[in-house]
Amino acid sequence: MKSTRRELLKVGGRTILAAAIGRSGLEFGSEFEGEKGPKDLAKLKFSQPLRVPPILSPVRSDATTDYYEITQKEADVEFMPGIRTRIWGYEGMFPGPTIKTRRGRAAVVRQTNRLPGDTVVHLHGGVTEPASDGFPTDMIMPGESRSYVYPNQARGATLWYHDHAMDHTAHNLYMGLAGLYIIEDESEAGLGLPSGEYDVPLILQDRSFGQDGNFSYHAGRAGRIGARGAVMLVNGVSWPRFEVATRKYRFRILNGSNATAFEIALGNGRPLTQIATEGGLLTRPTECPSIPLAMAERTEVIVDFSGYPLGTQIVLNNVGGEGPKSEIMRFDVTREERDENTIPEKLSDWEPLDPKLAVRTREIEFGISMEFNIHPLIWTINGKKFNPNASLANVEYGQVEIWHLKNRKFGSLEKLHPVHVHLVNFQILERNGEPPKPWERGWKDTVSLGKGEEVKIIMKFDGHRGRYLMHCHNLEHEDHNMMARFDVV
Ligand SMILES: [Cu+2]
Repeated sequence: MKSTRRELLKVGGRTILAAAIGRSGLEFGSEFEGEKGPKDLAKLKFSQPLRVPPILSPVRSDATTDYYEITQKEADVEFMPGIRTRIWGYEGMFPGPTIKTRRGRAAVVRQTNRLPGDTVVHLHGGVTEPASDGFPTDMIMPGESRSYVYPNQARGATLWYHDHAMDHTAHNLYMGLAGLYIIEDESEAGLGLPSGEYDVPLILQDRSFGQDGNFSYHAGRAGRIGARGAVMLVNGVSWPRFEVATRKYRFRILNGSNATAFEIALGNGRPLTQIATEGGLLTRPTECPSIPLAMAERTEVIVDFSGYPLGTQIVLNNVGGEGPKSEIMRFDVTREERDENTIPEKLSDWEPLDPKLAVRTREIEFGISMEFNIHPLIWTINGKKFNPNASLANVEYGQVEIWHLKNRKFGSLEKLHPVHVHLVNFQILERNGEPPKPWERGWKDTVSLGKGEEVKIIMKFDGHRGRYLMHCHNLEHEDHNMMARFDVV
Protein backbone atom coordinates (compact mmCIF):
# COMPACT_ATOMS: atom_id res chain seq x y z
CA MET A 1 0.00 0.00 0.00
CA LYS A 2 2.77 2.34 1.00
CA SER A 3 4.84 1.65 -2.12
CA THR A 4 1.82 2.11 -4.34
CA ARG A 5 1.20 5.45 -2.78
CA ARG A 6 4.83 6.45 -3.15
CA GLU A 7 4.69 5.36 -6.77
CA LEU A 8 1.65 7.54 -7.31
CA LEU A 9 3.33 10.43 -5.64
CA LYS A 10 6.37 10.05 -7.88
CA VAL A 11 4.20 10.02 -10.96
CA GLY A 12 2.66 13.20 -9.67
CA GLY A 13 6.16 14.64 -9.31
CA ARG A 14 5.56 15.35 -5.63
CA THR A 15 8.57 13.78 -4.04
CA ILE A 16 8.51 16.31 -1.20
CA LEU A 17 5.30 14.78 0.08
CA ALA A 18 6.53 11.26 -0.49
CA ALA A 19 9.42 12.11 1.80
CA ALA A 20 7.12 13.64 4.38
CA ILE A 21 4.60 10.81 4.37
CA GLY A 22 7.11 7.99 4.03
CA ARG A 23 9.13 8.79 7.14
CA SER A 24 9.58 5.63 9.12
CA GLY A 25 6.72 5.28 11.53
CA LEU A 26 6.46 9.00 12.14
CA GLU A 27 3.03 10.42 11.89
CA PHE A 28 3.14 14.11 11.50
CA GLY A 29 1.11 16.43 13.59
CA SER A 30 0.34 14.08 16.42
CA GLU A 31 0.46 15.53 19.90
CA PHE A 32 2.46 12.45 20.85
CA GLU A 33 5.27 13.86 18.73
CA GLY A 34 5.01 17.16 20.52
CA GLU A 35 3.55 18.58 17.31
CA LYS A 36 6.91 18.25 15.56
CA GLY A 37 5.98 18.02 11.92
CA PRO A 38 8.66 17.31 9.34
CA LYS A 39 10.39 20.34 7.92
CA ASP A 40 9.05 19.29 4.55
CA LEU A 41 5.66 20.49 5.66
CA ALA A 42 6.91 24.04 5.27
CA LYS A 43 7.25 23.40 1.53
CA LEU A 44 3.52 22.79 1.31
CA LYS A 45 2.79 26.29 2.44
CA PHE A 46 0.89 28.62 0.17
CA SER A 47 1.10 26.19 -2.75
CA GLN A 48 -2.67 25.67 -3.16
CA PRO A 49 -5.44 28.19 -3.78
CA LEU A 50 -8.09 28.76 -1.12
CA ARG A 51 -11.37 27.02 -1.75
CA VAL A 52 -14.68 28.43 -0.55
CA PRO A 53 -17.34 25.90 0.50
CA PRO A 54 -20.28 25.93 -1.95
CA ILE A 55 -23.64 27.39 -0.89
CA LEU A 56 -26.23 24.64 -0.50
CA SER A 57 -29.38 25.12 -2.59
CA PRO A 58 -32.74 24.28 -1.05
CA VAL A 59 -34.58 21.35 -2.63
CA ARG A 60 -37.77 23.40 -2.40
CA SER A 61 -39.09 26.62 -0.88
CA ASP A 62 -42.48 27.94 0.14
CA ALA A 63 -43.69 31.30 1.45
CA THR A 64 -41.99 30.95 4.84
CA THR A 65 -39.45 28.15 4.66
CA ASP A 66 -36.54 26.73 2.67
CA TYR A 67 -36.09 22.95 2.73
CA TYR A 68 -32.63 21.44 2.53
CA GLU A 69 -31.36 17.88 2.31
CA ILE A 70 -27.94 16.79 3.44
CA THR A 71 -26.44 13.33 3.25
CA GLN A 72 -23.68 12.57 5.71
CA LYS A 73 -21.25 10.30 3.93
CA GLU A 74 -17.68 9.18 3.52
CA ALA A 75 -15.51 10.57 0.76
CA ASP A 76 -11.86 10.85 -0.18
CA VAL A 77 -10.60 14.41 -0.47
CA GLU A 78 -7.26 16.10 -1.15
CA PHE A 79 -6.08 18.38 1.63
CA MET A 80 -2.53 18.26 0.33
CA PRO A 81 -1.63 17.78 -3.34
CA GLY A 82 -1.59 14.10 -4.31
CA ILE A 83 -2.71 12.79 -0.91
CA ARG A 84 -6.17 11.27 -0.58
CA THR A 85 -7.74 11.38 2.86
CA ARG A 86 -10.90 9.59 3.94
CA ILE A 87 -13.37 11.98 5.56
CA TRP A 88 -16.88 12.00 6.98
CA GLY A 89 -18.66 14.98 5.49
CA TYR A 90 -21.99 16.68 5.05
CA GLU A 91 -22.62 15.92 1.37
CA GLY A 92 -19.19 14.25 1.46
CA MET A 93 -17.43 17.63 1.75
CA PHE A 94 -14.83 18.97 4.18
CA PRO A 95 -16.02 21.39 5.43
CA GLY A 96 -19.67 20.85 4.57
CA PRO A 97 -21.60 23.14 2.20
CA THR A 98 -22.59 26.54 3.60
CA ILE A 99 -26.25 27.14 4.35
CA LYS A 100 -27.09 30.78 3.70
CA THR A 101 -30.45 31.99 4.86
CA ARG A 102 -32.25 35.23 5.68
CA ARG A 103 -33.42 36.38 9.07
CA GLY A 104 -37.11 35.63 9.46
CA ARG A 105 -37.12 32.79 6.92
CA ALA A 106 -37.24 29.34 8.44
CA ALA A 107 -35.10 26.45 7.28
CA VAL A 108 -35.79 22.74 7.57
CA VAL A 109 -32.70 20.59 7.10
CA ARG A 110 -33.26 16.90 6.58
CA GLN A 111 -30.09 15.03 7.51
CA THR A 112 -29.51 11.46 6.34
CA ASN A 113 -26.78 9.40 7.94
CA ARG A 114 -24.89 7.16 5.46
CA LEU A 115 -21.89 6.87 7.79
CA PRO A 116 -20.74 3.84 9.76
CA GLY A 117 -21.49 5.56 13.10
CA ASP A 118 -24.35 7.45 14.72
CA THR A 119 -24.51 11.24 14.47
CA VAL A 120 -26.34 14.26 15.88
CA VAL A 121 -26.52 17.74 14.35
CA HIS A 122 -26.35 20.95 16.39
CA LEU A 123 -26.75 24.43 14.93
CA HIS A 124 -24.18 26.31 16.99
CA GLY A 125 -25.48 29.78 17.81
CA GLY A 126 -29.03 28.95 16.77
CA VAL A 127 -32.13 29.78 18.81
CA THR A 128 -33.64 26.38 18.24
CA GLU A 129 -36.38 24.36 19.91
CA PRO A 130 -35.06 21.42 21.96
CA ALA A 131 -36.17 18.73 19.48
CA SER A 132 -34.00 20.33 16.78
CA ASP A 133 -31.10 21.48 18.95
CA GLY A 134 -29.13 18.24 18.68
CA PHE A 135 -29.25 16.82 22.18
CA PRO A 136 -26.45 14.22 22.26
CA THR A 137 -28.78 11.29 22.85
CA ASP A 138 -31.11 12.26 19.96
CA MET A 139 -29.04 10.25 17.52
CA ILE A 140 -29.45 9.62 13.83
CA MET A 141 -28.50 5.96 13.44
CA PRO A 142 -26.77 4.80 10.23
CA GLY A 143 -29.34 4.59 7.43
CA GLU A 144 -31.78 6.89 9.23
CA SER A 145 -32.84 10.50 8.66
CA ARG A 146 -33.93 13.35 10.89
CA SER A 147 -35.30 16.80 10.08
CA TYR A 148 -34.10 19.83 12.01
CA VAL A 149 -36.20 23.00 12.11
CA TYR A 150 -34.45 26.36 12.36
CA PRO A 151 -36.68 29.45 12.76
CA ASN A 152 -33.82 31.96 12.06
CA GLN A 153 -35.53 34.74 13.99
CA ALA A 154 -32.39 35.95 15.76
CA ARG A 155 -30.14 38.67 14.38
CA GLY A 156 -27.91 38.00 11.41
CA ALA A 157 -24.70 36.15 12.26
CA THR A 158 -22.17 33.53 11.22
CA LEU A 159 -23.27 30.26 12.81
CA TRP A 160 -22.04 26.76 12.14
CA TYR A 161 -23.61 23.34 12.15
CA HIS A 162 -21.66 20.40 13.46
CA ASP A 163 -21.91 17.00 15.05
CA HIS A 164 -22.92 16.60 18.71
CA ALA A 165 -23.16 12.83 19.18
CA MET A 166 -22.90 11.45 22.69
CA ASP A 167 -19.31 10.52 23.58
CA HIS A 168 -17.89 10.80 20.06
CA THR A 169 -18.52 14.37 18.92
CA ALA A 170 -14.75 14.93 18.85
CA HIS A 171 -14.04 12.07 16.44
CA ASN A 172 -17.00 12.96 14.23
CA LEU A 173 -15.86 16.57 13.88
CA TYR A 174 -12.25 15.61 13.33
CA MET A 175 -13.46 13.44 10.45
CA GLY A 176 -15.19 16.48 8.96
CA LEU A 177 -18.76 16.93 10.21
CA ALA A 178 -18.87 20.74 10.29
CA GLY A 179 -20.14 23.48 8.01
CA LEU A 180 -21.09 27.16 8.10
CA TYR A 181 -24.60 28.53 8.50
CA ILE A 182 -24.93 32.21 7.68
CA ILE A 183 -28.02 34.23 8.60
CA GLU A 184 -28.21 37.39 6.55
CA ASP A 185 -29.95 40.37 8.06
CA GLU A 186 -31.75 43.18 6.22
CA SER A 187 -30.28 45.68 8.64
CA GLU A 188 -26.84 44.96 7.13
CA ALA A 189 -27.92 45.75 3.61
CA GLY A 190 -27.39 49.50 3.81
CA LEU A 191 -23.97 49.32 5.44
CA GLY A 192 -21.97 48.76 2.28
CA LEU A 193 -19.91 45.96 3.77
CA PRO A 194 -17.99 43.81 1.28
CA SER A 195 -20.35 41.22 -0.18
CA GLY A 196 -20.51 38.46 -2.77
CA GLU A 197 -17.04 37.21 -3.69
CA TYR A 198 -15.56 39.75 -1.24
CA ASP A 199 -17.36 38.15 1.72
CA VAL A 200 -15.21 35.10 2.41
CA PRO A 201 -15.49 32.44 5.12
CA LEU A 202 -12.29 31.07 6.63
CA ILE A 203 -12.72 27.87 8.66
CA LEU A 204 -9.52 27.22 10.59
CA GLN A 205 -8.73 23.63 11.61
CA ASP A 206 -5.60 21.64 12.37
CA ARG A 207 -5.22 17.99 11.53
CA SER A 208 -2.74 15.18 11.90
CA PHE A 209 -2.12 12.74 9.06
CA GLY A 210 -0.82 9.18 9.11
CA GLN A 211 1.47 7.51 6.62
CA ASP A 212 -1.48 6.27 4.59
CA GLY A 213 -2.68 9.85 4.10
CA ASN A 214 -5.66 9.40 6.40
CA PHE A 215 -6.30 11.43 9.52
CA SER A 216 -4.38 10.24 12.53
CA TYR A 217 -6.84 10.86 15.33
CA HIS A 218 -5.29 10.93 18.78
CA ALA A 219 -7.20 12.45 21.63
CA GLY A 220 -3.97 12.99 23.58
CA ARG A 221 -2.80 11.94 27.01
CA ALA A 222 -5.28 9.72 28.82
CA GLY A 223 -7.35 9.97 25.65
CA ARG A 224 -8.85 13.18 26.90
CA ILE A 225 -6.58 16.15 26.36
CA GLY A 226 -7.63 17.03 22.84
CA ALA A 227 -6.79 16.13 19.26
CA ARG A 228 -4.45 18.43 17.39
CA GLY A 229 -2.29 18.30 14.31
CA ALA A 230 0.68 20.05 12.75
CA VAL A 231 -1.09 20.64 9.44
CA MET A 232 -3.06 23.87 9.26
CA LEU A 233 -6.21 23.73 7.13
CA VAL A 234 -8.34 26.63 5.95
CA ASN A 235 -11.63 25.56 4.34
CA GLY A 236 -10.06 22.12 3.94
CA VAL A 237 -6.89 23.29 2.16
CA SER A 238 -3.47 23.10 3.80
CA TRP A 239 -1.95 26.59 4.22
CA PRO A 240 -3.74 28.09 1.20
CA ARG A 241 -2.97 31.28 -0.65
CA PHE A 242 -5.79 33.61 -1.59
CA GLU A 243 -5.48 36.02 -4.48
CA VAL A 244 -7.06 39.34 -3.59
CA ALA A 245 -7.77 42.65 -5.31
CA THR A 246 -6.75 46.07 -4.04
CA ARG A 247 -9.94 46.62 -2.06
CA LYS A 248 -11.72 45.66 1.16
CA TYR A 249 -12.74 42.10 2.06
CA ARG A 250 -14.95 40.74 4.80
CA PHE A 251 -13.65 37.53 6.38
CA ARG A 252 -15.91 35.38 8.56
CA ILE A 253 -13.46 33.37 10.63
CA LEU A 254 -14.32 30.25 12.63
CA ASN A 255 -12.01 28.24 14.82
CA GLY A 256 -13.34 24.79 13.91
CA SER A 257 -10.53 22.80 15.51
CA ASN A 258 -11.03 20.21 18.22
CA ALA A 259 -8.56 21.44 20.79
CA THR A 260 -6.37 24.21 19.38
CA ALA A 261 -6.75 27.90 20.12
CA PHE A 262 -5.45 30.40 17.57
CA GLU A 263 -4.56 34.06 17.70
CA ILE A 264 -4.80 35.65 14.30
CA ALA A 265 -2.79 38.64 13.13
CA LEU A 266 -1.59 40.08 9.84
CA GLY A 267 2.07 39.38 9.14
CA ASN A 268 2.73 43.00 8.13
CA GLY A 269 1.79 44.30 11.56
CA ARG A 270 -1.33 46.15 10.43
CA PRO A 271 -4.36 45.76 12.70
CA LEU A 272 -7.45 43.73 11.89
CA THR A 273 -10.70 45.68 11.77
CA GLN A 274 -13.15 43.53 13.72
CA ILE A 275 -16.82 44.01 12.85
CA ALA A 276 -18.58 41.01 14.42
CA THR A 277 -18.52 38.27 17.03
CA GLU A 278 -20.51 35.01 17.20
CA GLY A 279 -23.83 36.86 17.58
CA GLY A 280 -23.39 39.28 14.67
CA LEU A 281 -22.23 42.84 14.12
CA LEU A 282 -20.60 44.94 16.82
CA THR A 283 -21.85 48.46 17.44
CA ARG A 284 -18.76 49.87 15.77
CA PRO A 285 -15.60 48.56 14.11
CA THR A 286 -12.75 47.76 16.49
CA GLU A 287 -9.08 47.85 15.52
CA CYS A 288 -7.25 44.86 16.98
CA PRO A 289 -3.53 44.12 16.49
CA SER A 290 -4.48 40.45 16.93
CA ILE A 291 -7.60 38.47 17.82
CA PRO A 292 -7.50 35.32 19.95
CA LEU A 293 -9.92 32.67 18.75
CA ALA A 294 -10.67 29.74 21.04
CA MET A 295 -12.38 26.64 19.71
CA ALA A 296 -15.87 27.41 18.27
CA GLU A 297 -15.42 31.18 18.55
CA ARG A 298 -16.06 33.27 15.45
CA THR A 299 -14.86 36.69 14.55
CA GLU A 300 -15.46 38.81 11.47
CA VAL A 301 -12.91 41.27 10.18
CA ILE A 302 -12.47 43.71 7.33
CA VAL A 303 -9.07 43.71 5.68
CA ASP A 304 -8.36 46.53 3.26
CA PHE A 305 -5.81 45.58 0.60
CA SER A 306 -5.98 48.94 -1.17
CA GLY A 307 -2.70 50.80 -1.33
CA TYR A 308 -0.58 47.66 -1.57
CA PRO A 309 1.44 47.26 -4.78
CA LEU A 310 0.56 44.25 -6.92
CA GLY A 311 2.73 41.33 -5.89
CA THR A 312 2.44 42.11 -2.16
CA GLN A 313 2.14 38.98 -0.02
CA ILE A 314 0.63 39.18 3.46
CA VAL A 315 0.64 36.13 5.71
CA LEU A 316 -2.14 35.54 8.21
CA ASN A 317 -0.20 34.52 11.29
CA ASN A 318 -1.14 32.48 14.32
CA VAL A 319 0.60 34.41 17.09
CA GLY A 320 2.26 32.03 19.52
CA GLY A 321 1.57 29.03 17.29
CA GLU A 322 4.18 26.30 17.30
CA GLY A 323 6.24 25.29 14.28
CA PRO A 324 4.41 25.17 10.98
CA LYS A 325 1.18 26.30 12.65
CA SER A 326 2.61 29.75 13.34
CA GLU A 327 1.31 30.62 9.89
CA ILE A 328 -2.23 30.03 8.63
CA MET A 329 -2.55 31.25 5.04
CA ARG A 330 -1.32 33.99 2.70
CA PHE A 331 -3.05 36.83 0.86
CA ASP A 332 -1.49 37.63 -2.51
CA VAL A 333 -2.43 41.01 -3.97
CA THR A 334 -2.79 40.25 -7.67
CA ARG A 335 -5.19 42.73 -9.26
CA GLU A 336 -6.34 46.35 -9.16
CA GLU A 337 -9.94 47.05 -8.23
CA ARG A 338 -11.72 50.12 -6.93
CA ASP A 339 -13.81 49.99 -3.82
CA GLU A 340 -15.96 53.03 -3.14
CA ASN A 341 -17.42 52.01 0.21
CA THR A 342 -16.03 53.02 3.55
CA ILE A 343 -16.60 51.02 6.71
CA PRO A 344 -19.45 52.72 8.59
CA GLU A 345 -18.69 54.07 12.04
CA LYS A 346 -21.86 52.53 13.39
CA LEU A 347 -22.64 48.92 12.54
CA SER A 348 -25.55 47.96 14.79
CA ASP A 349 -27.54 48.84 17.87
CA TRP A 350 -26.43 47.54 21.20
CA GLU A 351 -28.47 47.14 24.31
CA PRO A 352 -26.27 46.19 27.22
CA LEU A 353 -28.02 43.77 29.56
CA ASP A 354 -28.22 45.47 32.93
CA PRO A 355 -26.76 43.31 35.71
CA LYS A 356 -29.48 44.72 37.98
CA LEU A 357 -32.02 42.78 35.92
CA ALA A 358 -30.39 39.46 36.83
CA VAL A 359 -32.49 37.34 39.19
CA ARG A 360 -29.46 35.36 40.32
CA THR A 361 -25.79 34.62 39.81
CA ARG A 362 -24.79 31.00 39.38
CA GLU A 363 -21.29 29.81 40.18
CA ILE A 364 -20.16 27.31 37.56
CA GLU A 365 -16.81 25.63 37.91
CA PHE A 366 -14.91 23.79 35.18
CA GLY A 367 -12.59 21.23 36.73
CA ILE A 368 -11.26 17.71 36.87
CA SER A 369 -12.27 14.70 38.87
CA MET A 370 -9.79 12.04 39.89
CA GLU A 371 -12.44 9.76 41.29
CA PHE A 372 -11.11 6.81 39.32
CA ASN A 373 -7.49 7.70 40.01
CA ILE A 374 -5.53 9.16 37.13
CA HIS A 375 -7.03 6.99 34.37
CA PRO A 376 -9.50 7.69 33.12
CA LEU A 377 -9.48 11.37 33.62
CA ILE A 378 -12.86 13.03 33.93
CA TRP A 379 -13.56 16.67 33.12
CA THR A 380 -16.38 18.03 35.21
CA ILE A 381 -18.76 20.93 35.67
CA ASN A 382 -19.40 21.72 39.33
CA GLY A 383 -17.72 18.42 40.14
CA LYS A 384 -20.20 16.40 38.11
CA LYS A 385 -19.98 14.30 34.97
CA PHE A 386 -22.48 14.92 32.19
CA ASN A 387 -25.79 13.30 32.97
CA PRO A 388 -28.35 13.71 30.16
CA ASN A 389 -31.14 12.98 32.62
CA ALA A 390 -30.30 15.60 35.24
CA SER A 391 -30.47 19.36 34.94
CA LEU A 392 -27.68 21.40 36.51
CA ALA A 393 -29.79 24.56 36.45
CA ASN A 394 -33.48 25.28 35.98
CA VAL A 395 -33.79 28.79 34.62
CA GLU A 396 -37.09 30.52 34.25
CA TYR A 397 -38.23 31.55 30.81
CA GLY A 398 -37.74 35.23 30.13
CA GLN A 399 -35.40 35.84 33.06
CA VAL A 400 -31.93 37.29 33.10
CA GLU A 401 -29.14 35.47 34.88
CA ILE A 402 -25.44 36.00 35.46
CA TRP A 403 -23.20 32.96 35.24
CA HIS A 404 -19.87 33.21 36.97
CA LEU A 405 -17.64 30.75 35.12
CA LYS A 406 -14.45 29.60 36.80
CA ASN A 407 -11.58 27.50 35.52
CA ARG A 408 -10.48 25.47 38.51
CA LYS A 409 -6.75 24.99 38.92
CA PHE A 410 -5.59 21.40 38.99
CA GLY A 411 -1.80 21.19 38.78
CA SER A 412 -0.34 20.72 35.32
CA LEU A 413 -3.67 19.55 33.93
CA GLU A 414 -5.13 23.00 33.93
CA LYS A 415 -6.41 23.70 30.45
CA LEU A 416 -8.27 26.20 28.33
CA HIS A 417 -12.02 25.58 28.36
CA PRO A 418 -14.02 27.51 25.75
CA VAL A 419 -17.49 27.56 27.30
CA HIS A 420 -20.48 27.33 24.94
CA VAL A 421 -24.07 27.90 26.02
CA HIS A 422 -26.84 26.64 23.73
CA LEU A 423 -30.02 28.64 22.94
CA VAL A 424 -28.85 32.06 24.13
CA ASN A 425 -26.35 34.72 23.18
CA PHE A 426 -24.66 36.37 26.11
CA GLN A 427 -22.63 39.46 26.92
CA ILE A 428 -19.40 39.32 28.87
CA LEU A 429 -19.54 41.48 31.98
CA GLU A 430 -16.10 40.80 33.41
CA ARG A 431 -12.95 38.83 32.73
CA ASN A 432 -10.94 38.33 35.92
CA GLY A 433 -12.64 41.33 37.49
CA GLU A 434 -11.76 43.58 34.54
CA PRO A 435 -13.86 44.68 31.59
CA PRO A 436 -13.97 42.19 28.70
CA LYS A 437 -11.19 42.30 26.10
CA PRO A 438 -11.76 44.59 23.10
CA TRP A 439 -12.44 41.65 20.75
CA GLU A 440 -15.14 40.08 22.93
CA ARG A 441 -17.43 43.09 23.39
CA GLY A 442 -20.31 41.82 21.32
CA TRP A 443 -22.96 39.12 21.38
CA LYS A 444 -21.23 35.83 22.15
CA ASP A 445 -22.16 32.16 22.35
CA THR A 446 -18.72 30.87 23.31
CA VAL A 447 -16.26 32.40 25.74
CA SER A 448 -12.64 31.49 26.28
CA LEU A 449 -11.97 30.43 29.88
CA GLY A 450 -8.18 30.26 30.10
CA LYS A 451 -6.02 28.80 32.82
CA GLY A 452 -7.12 30.10 36.21
CA GLU A 453 -9.56 32.57 34.66
CA GLU A 454 -12.96 33.73 35.83
CA VAL A 455 -15.54 35.21 33.51
CA LYS A 456 -18.97 36.65 34.26
CA ILE A 457 -21.56 36.43 31.51
CA ILE A 458 -25.10 37.76 31.40
CA MET A 459 -27.97 36.47 29.30
CA LYS A 460 -31.72 36.39 28.97
CA PHE A 461 -33.32 32.99 28.59
CA ASP A 462 -36.02 33.26 25.98
CA GLY A 463 -36.86 31.83 22.60
CA HIS A 464 -37.86 28.34 23.72
CA ARG A 465 -38.47 26.23 26.79
CA GLY A 466 -36.97 22.81 27.35
CA ARG A 467 -33.64 21.06 27.83
CA TYR A 468 -30.41 22.60 26.58
CA LEU A 469 -26.69 22.25 27.10
CA MET A 470 -23.67 24.13 28.23
CA HIS A 471 -20.29 22.58 27.71
CA CYS A 472 -16.61 22.98 27.04
CA HIS A 473 -15.80 23.24 23.33
CA ASN A 474 -12.54 21.40 23.64
CA LEU A 475 -14.31 18.48 21.99
CA GLU A 476 -12.41 15.79 23.86
CA HIS A 477 -13.25 17.51 27.14
CA GLU A 478 -16.89 17.65 26.05
CA ASP A 479 -16.94 13.93 25.20
CA HIS A 480 -15.29 13.14 28.51
CA ASN A 481 -18.01 14.71 30.58
CA MET A 482 -17.43 18.48 30.65
CA MET A 483 -21.03 19.11 29.67
CA ALA A 484 -24.17 19.92 31.63
CA ARG A 485 -27.86 20.10 30.86
CA PHE A 486 -29.88 23.15 31.84
CA ASP A 487 -33.63 23.45 31.53
CA VAL A 488 -35.60 26.54 30.58
CA VAL A 489 -38.85 26.14 32.50
CU1 LIG B 1 -12.33 21.99 28.38
